[in-house]
Amino acid sequence: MKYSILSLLGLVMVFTSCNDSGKKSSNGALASNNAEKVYVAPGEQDEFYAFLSGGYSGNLTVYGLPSGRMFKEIPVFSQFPTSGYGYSEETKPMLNTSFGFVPWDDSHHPDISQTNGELDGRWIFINGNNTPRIARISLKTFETEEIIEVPNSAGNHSSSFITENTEYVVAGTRFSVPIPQRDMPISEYKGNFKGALSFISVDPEDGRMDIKFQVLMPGFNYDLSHPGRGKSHGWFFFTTYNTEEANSLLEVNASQNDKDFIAAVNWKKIEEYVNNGGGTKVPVNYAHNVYSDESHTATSTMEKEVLTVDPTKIPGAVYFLPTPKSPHGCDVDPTGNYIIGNGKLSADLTVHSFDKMLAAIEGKKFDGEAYGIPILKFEDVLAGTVKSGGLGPLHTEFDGDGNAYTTFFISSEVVMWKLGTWEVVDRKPTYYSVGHLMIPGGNSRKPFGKYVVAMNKITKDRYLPTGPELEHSAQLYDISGDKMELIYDFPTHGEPHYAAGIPAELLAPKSQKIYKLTENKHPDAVITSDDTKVVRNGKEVHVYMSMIRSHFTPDNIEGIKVGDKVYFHITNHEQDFDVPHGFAIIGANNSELLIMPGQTKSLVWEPKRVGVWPFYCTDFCSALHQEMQGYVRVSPANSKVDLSWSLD
Ligand code: K7E
Ligand code: CUA
Repeated sequence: MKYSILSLLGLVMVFTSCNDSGKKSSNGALASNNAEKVYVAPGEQDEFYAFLSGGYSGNLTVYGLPSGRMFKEIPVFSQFPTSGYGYSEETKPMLNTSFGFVPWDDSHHPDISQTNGELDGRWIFINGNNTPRIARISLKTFETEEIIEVPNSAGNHSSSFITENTEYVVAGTRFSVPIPQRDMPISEYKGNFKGALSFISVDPEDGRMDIKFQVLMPGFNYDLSHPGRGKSHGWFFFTTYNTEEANSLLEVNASQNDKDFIAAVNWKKIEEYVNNGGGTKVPVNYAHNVYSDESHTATSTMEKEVLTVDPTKIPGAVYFLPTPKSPHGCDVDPTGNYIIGNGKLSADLTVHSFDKMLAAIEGKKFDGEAYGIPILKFEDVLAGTVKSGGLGPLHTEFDGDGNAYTTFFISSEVVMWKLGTWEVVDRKPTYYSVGHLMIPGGNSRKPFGKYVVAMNKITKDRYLPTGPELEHSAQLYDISGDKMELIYDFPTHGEPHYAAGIPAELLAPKSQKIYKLTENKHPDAVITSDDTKVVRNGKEVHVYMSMIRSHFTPDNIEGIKVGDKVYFHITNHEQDFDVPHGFAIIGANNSELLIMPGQTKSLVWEPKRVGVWPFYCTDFCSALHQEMQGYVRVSPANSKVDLSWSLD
């Protein structure tokens, strides 16, 4: 067994290195009709939005398809100087956690909210892996509105996937850990560590998240997950690896079992159990951060309790489906009947049948149990095997026409196959080592099967070299015909893992243009320039400032002293679309602020030296943008200069 794993690893190296030759030739990927397919003429717009996770950037990037043009980077888990997110006083609380201020994370899986199993385009959710968190982003403002920390979790990877009416966003732990966390020998992992699967409810009106319950599972690694849909709505499926419960050298020790499991979780049953008072409240400590676009301010609340559930106490709550070769992706087809286990150490894909699973449960045909959770018989739940001929399957998406598309990391290709007959229909190379792929709506009952985007881990020679570090590559395939056709290459930002796409017509018309100044509820907003002022409170000075093309009110401030802590609260008085102003001041230990029309943001500045120090607008806002500037006079700490402010 160990030998075969090693030989597979050898194959990884052969495949990834030999892939890097022979694509210099202009191989017709940009034949003229393909160029037309991706060409969005000046002034025209793309057909789809694509939201690509940023991986280790901690953010989410927004692209147009088919053009591959990047429109925006939405800051989520990382400080972002481009907008001042995580630097302004209003947004710092978004990055608060039980570990303090954590201005970075590793974001993998975005998922768009759904109604009746179809994309509704209200919110997009994404996971932070490292310090377990789930974020909710408004698809009206494209701003991160909420971040909830997930306690009892570690490596929040099988996340953040949405049930078909956005009842829950689900967050599963990749690493099992002691629950509650405690000081114990690592060697006692087996049988003692637990894996928490968190079901976070989403308020249907305002999207607010709340951890409804956590299912405490055996100490496996819960790698990926997807919701049931249609007939399997009410269930959630998680791939596991390391059912060996190894705690060291997992590359060998977690590959001993020929089959790990897909855990089928009947969340409706568990929901009923907790609604009837089941479960145990345990003390925890986690941050729940909410941003309001009325007050333009985030608040962070520390929560102290979470409801945990022991699945063995609820008959019928969880079953294990044996699945070969350390499955990675866990994907459910649009009908909800097929659950695909992408066994990454294999050439084959295992497809389970939901109908067969129910029949096997009904017939109580179990093959033993693991920690009290019944194991179904592999043959009883198997719908079919896709003999792919590829190596290292990772993830599968669906086009809604009965076809599935699976990425193969090791053999660097996307394989198209038919649901039900399991025959391979087509295969196309990727450049190189593809991870996830995305079809707009591919994780819903209604995919929009026109394009598939492959997100590749390795770029090598696809673009002009940029030193040792390259942005990752993505490839766009046209899947509107019988076969896949590679039509475009584009670089991405950070490391996109998964992505979510949606027709532009579902989002563009409701995209917010400005914030109404009259509705600004920020406590430090100045709604008219007459209200601007500077107030001293001991060593704290608050500057209530407004901005409009092309000046600040006030733009001359005196009476500030070394050792003061100066808060600039600045309101943008513009009410036109796309007229933000920026604010920056010399020596500030943070970034600029970018303030949208009608919005108020605050920046802290601690002047360290006597002098007259300029501030200015950082966003080129008019022909007189360079005139949009001002001065702050800073006097010695013991100075008697009176506080004063003025404009002309
Ligand atoms: Cu396969 Cu984090 Cu979804 Cu990366 S994961 S590829
Ligand atoms: Cu305001 Cu430039």
